[in-house]
Order: sequence, then structure tokens, then C-alpha cells
Amino acid sequence: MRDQLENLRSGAKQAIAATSTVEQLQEIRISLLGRKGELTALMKGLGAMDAADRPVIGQLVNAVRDDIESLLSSAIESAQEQAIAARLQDERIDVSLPGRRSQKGTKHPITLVIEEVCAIFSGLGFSVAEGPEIEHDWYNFEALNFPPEHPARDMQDTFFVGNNLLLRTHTSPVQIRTMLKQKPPVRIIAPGTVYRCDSDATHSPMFHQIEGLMVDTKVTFGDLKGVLTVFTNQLFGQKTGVRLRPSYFPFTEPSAEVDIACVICGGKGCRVCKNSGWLEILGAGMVDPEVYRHVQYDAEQISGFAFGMGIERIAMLKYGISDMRLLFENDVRFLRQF
Ligand code: 2NM
Repeated sequence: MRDQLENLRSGAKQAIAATSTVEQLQEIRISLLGRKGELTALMKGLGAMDAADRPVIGQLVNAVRDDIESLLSSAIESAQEQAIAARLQDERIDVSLPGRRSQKGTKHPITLVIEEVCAIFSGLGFSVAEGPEIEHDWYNFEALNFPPEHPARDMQDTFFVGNNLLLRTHTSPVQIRTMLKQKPPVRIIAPGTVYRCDSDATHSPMFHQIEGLMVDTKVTFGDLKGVLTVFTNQLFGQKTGVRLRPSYFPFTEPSAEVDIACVICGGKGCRVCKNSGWLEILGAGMVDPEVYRHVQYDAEQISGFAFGMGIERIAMLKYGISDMRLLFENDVRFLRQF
């Protein structure tokens, strides 16, 4: 028995010394000290032994078990340390390597045009105003002198979203809200998203507008011409020709359409200007007294002009974009060019 125990001890020592992984060491522990292990098997022989020998052998069993146990513990501990050291070596990070730069995004051409137009009008003393995209019928139509049966009110053009609520079809409600809050002088520019129930190759149901409003004592049609000429010259270049044609809007009287000389052909006539030499880029006019009545301005004391433009069209002309749909597809290969 004594020899068997000593053999077991020296065999265990060798086996442990020859093993380096935690898993294998755990297996050795089970095969030696486990319930069906070799030492346990030897202990079962104790009962058949002389009563006088039993305590001595019992002590030896305990000593051998403690010995193996402590060898295993320290072997497992150093195997774990080695595993950690190997992992640290494996997953080592060279902190001196240059980082991978994340690609910077670019501004959308619509954003670029809005920023540039706002900057030009800031220089002329206008401040930027904003308002909700879901509007009341009153701010979007009624206050702007759209008669109840006006065709632009038709279901075909307007997205209604509830009782007298709609997606604004222009940013003019921002001007109405501003005039209700603020007495003249008013000089604002209102950029934003607008919606019309219209969708084909040249119309998107969601698009962008910038409208402007200037109200003060003695604002004239000459001021309108002057401000909008300065604007088109700054946006498209000093030598760009400008002309006004009579037009009609419910909220202005008189009204005009503003054209610039074609930026593609310089006025000679081409596909973009449909051979006219001119491009329509703005609607404008003197604010109708009926609008002032709705916001409780005294039309006898003040006067003003307003204007509006579609951003998509200006972006296409300015950057030579031939298809409006490119502005909405968000293909980064397109967007990165601006
Ligand atoms: C346009 C053309 C002409 C306009 C008028 C107003 C308001 F609220 F003052 F009456 N806001 N915007 C206006 C005038 C808009 O867009 C083509």
C-alpha cells in the first residue's frame, strides 16, 4: 500500500510537470483525486488493512493527496498566468500606429444653397425665421389671401393630415407667424422643407423653398428690384442679367417673376433655357393689403415686398445638375462632389 501511494505520488509529480494547459491539469486532478480516481480507489483498500496500520497509512494518504493537490494548484495557477501572458502577447496593440481616419461627410447641395442664400440676405439685414412643417389651413392659405375655392387649395396639391391641418405647401406661413408676433420693420428670410402632392421627373412631393419678406414704411417696388438684383448678382455673378415679368400670386399685388440670363448659354439660347435665353428663379411682389389685414398691420402706414424661390432649381442651375432626382437619392458618389 505504501509503495502504491509513493508510486502514485511520483507518477503524479511527473504527469503534472509534463503538463502545461489548465484543461489537462483539471483532467489529471479528476483522474487522481476524483470520485473514481486512483487515490480514491486506493483508499477503499484501507478497510481491509490491519487496524494497527490504518492510522499510519491514512496519514500517508492524506499527505499524498495534499501534496498532489498543492502541486496541481500551483501548476494550474502558473498555466493560467502563462495563458494570460500569451494572450497579451497575441493581442498586443501598437499604439504608435497611425489611426484609421473616418471619412468626413460633405454638405448636401440643398444645404449649401440654403446657407449661401441666407448669408447673402444676412448681409442685406435680413434674419432667418423658421416655423412648423405641419400647418393650420389658416396660416398656409386663409391669411395669404387664397380664396376658399382657389385651385392651389385642392386636395391634389396639398397633403392634408387632419382637421384643418396640412403639410405646408410653401414657407409663407412663417412670414404670417412672424408678422403676428412682430411689428414692422420686418426683414426675414424663411428657408425650409415644403410639400405638394405632385410627383414626376421634375416634381418631388417634398422640396425646399426660401421665401423672404421686407416690411417697413415706404418700401417700394424699386426696393424689391434692388434687393433681388443684388441677390442674384451675388449668387450667380455680377454680370448676370436680370429681368422682371408681370405675374400673379394671391398674396402679392403687383406680382412679378424674376428671370436671370441663362447661366448655361449666357443668353444665346440652349436646351436648359428652352431657347429663351432666360431662367425663371424667383417669384415676388408687393404684399397684398389683404395679407396685412389678416395680421393686423395697417396697410395705410406700411408697405413691403415678398419673394420666394425653389432651392432644388437653384441648386441644379448653380451646380449644373441635370436631373432633380439626384438630389434625393443620397448616393454618396454624387454628394461627395460638392
Ligand atoms: C412667392 C412669391 C411672391 C410671399 C408672400 C408672402 C407673405 F406672407 F408676405 F405674404 N410670403 N411669401 C411670396 C410672394 C412668395 O413665392 C414664389
